Amino acid sequence: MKKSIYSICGMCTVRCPIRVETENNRVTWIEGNPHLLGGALCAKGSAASALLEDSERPQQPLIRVGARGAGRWRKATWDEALDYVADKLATIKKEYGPESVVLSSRGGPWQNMSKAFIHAFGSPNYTNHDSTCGRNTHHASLSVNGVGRKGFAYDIKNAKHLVLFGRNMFSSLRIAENLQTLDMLDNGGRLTYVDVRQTMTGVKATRFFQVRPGTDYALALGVINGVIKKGYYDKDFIDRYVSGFDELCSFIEQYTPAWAAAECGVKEKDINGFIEEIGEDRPHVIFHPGWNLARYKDSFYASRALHVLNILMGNIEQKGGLFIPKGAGDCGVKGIRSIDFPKPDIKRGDGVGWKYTHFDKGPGLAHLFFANMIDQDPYPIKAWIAMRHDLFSCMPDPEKQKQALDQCDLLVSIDIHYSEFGWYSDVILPESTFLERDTPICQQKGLKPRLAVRRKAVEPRFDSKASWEIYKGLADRLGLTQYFPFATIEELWAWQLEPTGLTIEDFEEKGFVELTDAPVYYDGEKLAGQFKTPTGRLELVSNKLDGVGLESLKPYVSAMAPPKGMFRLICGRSAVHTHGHTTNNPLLSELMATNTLWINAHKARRMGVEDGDLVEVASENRSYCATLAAKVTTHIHPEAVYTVHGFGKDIPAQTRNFQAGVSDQKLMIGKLDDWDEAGGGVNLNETFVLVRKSLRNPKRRVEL
Ligand SMILES: Nc1nc2c(c(=O)[nH]1)N[C@H]1C(S)=C(S)[C@@H](COP(=O)(O)OP(=O)(O)OC[C@H]3O[C@@H](n4cnc5c(=O)[nH]c(N)nc54)[C@H](O)[C@@H]3O)O[C@H]1N2
Ligand SMILES: Nc1nc2c(c(=O)[nH]1)N[C@H]1C(S)=C(S)[C@@H](COP(=O)(O)OP(=O)(O)OC[C@H]3O[C@@H](n4cnc5c(=O)[nH]c(N)nc54)[C@H](O)[C@@H]3O)O[C@H]1N2
Ligand code: SF4
Ligand SMILES: [Mo]
Repeated sequence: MKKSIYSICGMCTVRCPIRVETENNRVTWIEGNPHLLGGALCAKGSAASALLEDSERPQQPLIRVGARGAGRWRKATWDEALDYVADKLATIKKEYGPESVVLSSRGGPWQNMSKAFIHAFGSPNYTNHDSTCGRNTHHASLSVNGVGRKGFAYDIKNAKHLVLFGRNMFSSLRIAENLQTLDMLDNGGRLTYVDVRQTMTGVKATRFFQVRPGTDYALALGVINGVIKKGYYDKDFIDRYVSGFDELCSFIEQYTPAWAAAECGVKEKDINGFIEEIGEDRPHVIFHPGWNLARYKDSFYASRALHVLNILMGNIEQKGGLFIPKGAGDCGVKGIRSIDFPKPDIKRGDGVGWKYTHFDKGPGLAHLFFANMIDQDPYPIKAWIAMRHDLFSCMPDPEKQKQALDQCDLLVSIDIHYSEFGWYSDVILPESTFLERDTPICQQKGLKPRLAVRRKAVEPRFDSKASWEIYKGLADRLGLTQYFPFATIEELWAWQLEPTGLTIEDFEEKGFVELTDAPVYYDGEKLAGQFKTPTGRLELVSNKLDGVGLESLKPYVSAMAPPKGMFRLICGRSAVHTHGHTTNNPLLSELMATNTLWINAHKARRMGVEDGDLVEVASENRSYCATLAAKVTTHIHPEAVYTVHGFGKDIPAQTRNFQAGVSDQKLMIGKLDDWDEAGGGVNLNETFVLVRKSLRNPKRRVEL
């Protein structure tokens, strides 16, 4: 029988809306939801059918029988595995208190259930991946705007100029954003791209700055200087809504475009040309802070500088600018209910909220649990449940992580694959893939907010379960049933929708329900009260930062040059892979089976390395080394080498990506403790590596 189902892609966490066709319980076609994406989908989304059929994923619950990481498992029924986990959790709770259990998950629209579970269990220690992703940007936004990085969205389609600092959007995809950017370019908009190497985004840009690694803050300061000197800012907006402008003006005095050009290794005339362009295009200019702004020790300040530039452009709630995402209340309708449980009033184990008071308490900072685990300070951590989170490919230095995790009595992986963490854990609870499961309904905020739901397209191939069933199964065993008061997903949907007057059938026509017909903008003249800072104004100087001894306007410190004979390690994405979890996908591994090491052509020549030669790349202390092919190119700064994240996996059950290429996080020795106390992010890009030509290169034949 043929079926057509609207759902939400799960091949990465962008969660694009999709339409899936099935025949006799097999997927025959996947496309972007035609009502929202005109059918567009990326290669990863299309490869979801290969994920479904992949037998190199866990097929039933597994309980470890050998040593951690030895790969010896006992197959278990769901009842056995859930009983096992629940019993262990109950014992740990009794002996060490509920706070000794950490649960990490991927955040996003369905995080409530993970949070509710761990909070109802009694622990405040919910965390996620973000300290290696967007935390610097998030905290930078919080300090200036009073809202985090999701507190603004971007009206790219209507912009005249989009400025991207290390936001390689045509490889690190979000389909809706990509389509909007292409529309903007078609409408004559400009795209400025800043990176240490040329990329898919750079080649589409109207202006490209190839900067020295770690100098974005300098470039942003130089641009702020030019914008202020030329008067290309919105004076009225600043008078009304902004504080700290005079301090900014005196601080910026020394950071001229000429200075920035020298620091970043770009031409002064190009910076001045860019300043003229944004002067013309404002307020329809967007400085997109992306996620990471790359991950350097001053990324928090670089990101703050981009938020400042947005403010100078006066682009908030302007067409083609930044807007505050709207929800049900803004459309005059009632929102959905979500499973929720208040956070227990206990100190977090990562120190966020009491030791580090300027950070968002929400998910805390995952990397800070490790040192505390070893020191048992403020209390022992005895269990870690990782739900859609691979600690070892997410955070640096897996060997160091293992030493800390060995203090735990229970490690649980709720995953669709064997993740590197899962392979080391005690129990694997296999979740059904996104094509095989339903999810709760979620609200997607925006100019036209909507409700959306992921629907099961086919029955599970293996003995797996949806996460709502897994949490419910654990909750029932731990005496927490009252907080998960539903037996089926239909009951949960009905409970969620009750205040809205909608039913699940309302989602069938398009896969979502829009809460408004027309985009909702706030009146740009009446924004007072919208900014959640302590003063209610956008704060260029923050008393909160001052209060914890951090400067708001931090003098620039030049990025460190690599030690002699070494390179700075830069990592990023490929358009055909999602982090570490698609590199074993039968189709995607064919498209890209391994990563390579980008190396600057002049440097390579001096090392006798030609394009395609094997090179060895080793961590600073030489404890980890991998051999892979060099991609020799002039399109990367000579101080850096670059590789795609997600390879160098060591899981024998996954044969397609086993030991293929290099693992960037295994090269990041000691980086678990190298993080930005202002922004909270791990300084992934402050890693230096050794590179040499491999002795394993085949001998070249002499051309006769
Ligand atoms: N295909 C695909 N798409 C994805 C993902 C995926 O795994 N695969 N993941 C999603 C996620 S979780 C995220 S966070 C986003 C990430 O989206 P992006 O942040 O756009 O992605 P990255 O590839 O990490 O981009 C980092 C870029 O920063 C550059 N860079 C390094 N150092 C510097 C520097 O000093 N200055 C500047 N200006 N640039 C520098 C790198 O060369 C690289 O091109 O992508 C999302 N989209
Ligand atoms: N060295 C280095 N470290 C990095 C980065 C880097 O570029 N270099 N990038 C950083 C960034 S931006 C991010 S966002 C993080 C990402 O770090 P993670 O969030 O840990 O990475 P992912 O690979 O996206 O997914 C984690 C796990 O989710 C599983 N999974 C996928 N789909 C499902 C599902 O439907 N259900 C369940 N239960 N599990 C699922 C995958 O199999 C995988 O094991 O890594 C960060 N760490
Ligand atoms: S970007 Fe690609 S993989 Fe990610 S959700 Fe969208 S279609 Fe799926
Ligand atoms: Mo990310």
